[in-house]
Amino acid sequence: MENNPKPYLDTPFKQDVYKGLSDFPKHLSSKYLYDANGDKIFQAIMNLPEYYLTNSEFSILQENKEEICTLFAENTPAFNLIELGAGDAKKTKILLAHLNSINANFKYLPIDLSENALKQLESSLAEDFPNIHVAPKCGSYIDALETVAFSKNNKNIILFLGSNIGNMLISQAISFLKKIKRLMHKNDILFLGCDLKKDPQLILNAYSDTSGITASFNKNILKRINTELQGNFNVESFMHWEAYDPESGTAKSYLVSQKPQQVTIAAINLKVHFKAWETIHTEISQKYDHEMIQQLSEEAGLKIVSKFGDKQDYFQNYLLIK
Ligand code: AVJ
Repeated sequence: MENNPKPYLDTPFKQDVYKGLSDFPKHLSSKYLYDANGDKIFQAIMNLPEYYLTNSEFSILQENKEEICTLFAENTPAFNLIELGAGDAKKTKILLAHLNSINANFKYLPIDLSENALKQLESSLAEDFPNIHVAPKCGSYIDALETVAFSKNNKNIILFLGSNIGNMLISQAISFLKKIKRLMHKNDILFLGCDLKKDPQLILNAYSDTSGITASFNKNILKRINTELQGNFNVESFMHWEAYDPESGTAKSYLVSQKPQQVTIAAINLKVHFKAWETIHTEISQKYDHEMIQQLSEEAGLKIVSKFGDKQDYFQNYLLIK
């Protein structure tokens, strides 16, 4: 091993912040938006009138729960229901309730980056579904998936809902799906939620709501750097900016420095200079159409077995196998 020239970069968060803010153009990973405060703001986003995604997927699951749960539970005595980025599992609870009502034999394994979100989820599940066996796992998707016992005897169902896959570039999504495919056994299922291309104005509004909640979500990453890495970002001097490209289907979030300024981040020994109107790219929210999803799954070596959409054609859930 080479000597680490910067021994103070001793966590992935520190390394990523150092790298992203030293780069040009500057960027920070959206996975760092979710601390306890970010989790709370994201829950508020899911209740925004502009953020159609949650309601669309909610209605898809509500209207198709019988068929979906039958597909999950068929041809196996028992199954593992593994969820990537479970959050508060608001939508998953529709499926959990239905699986319960048909006496399905399964274990629920929620995976999330946020320890805080998992703790809250565990106690809310204990209250709502005391008989369901829950085994939460904290970590990033693939790391956690690899440590979750993928049963060979029983089916494994992997839930990846809420357009969480949209946080990846298409090329990243393909290699991610390939990794999942490698972990899947013959009978296993990937149940994927994708946000669809639609009126660009609706998409733009979903990520730049009038009440400013999405802006505070985005700025939370700067607050987090301030508290966790002894930074001195003046959060008010950055504005949230959203751009949606209807051709590629990529929505991008930025924080824009409204004036020239210097920021010090003591824990990582970094001074960052911002020119007026310089950007930090913080998140992508990729939108798909049916052909793009078809292509994505083909390239990953997965087959679409069923799909479920809403009346407005805003969102689509896909059932994939190896
Ligand atoms: C949790 C990744 C699905 O991109 O729609 C919502 C996150 N960011 N508003 C999304 C988010 C700003 C969200 N995902």
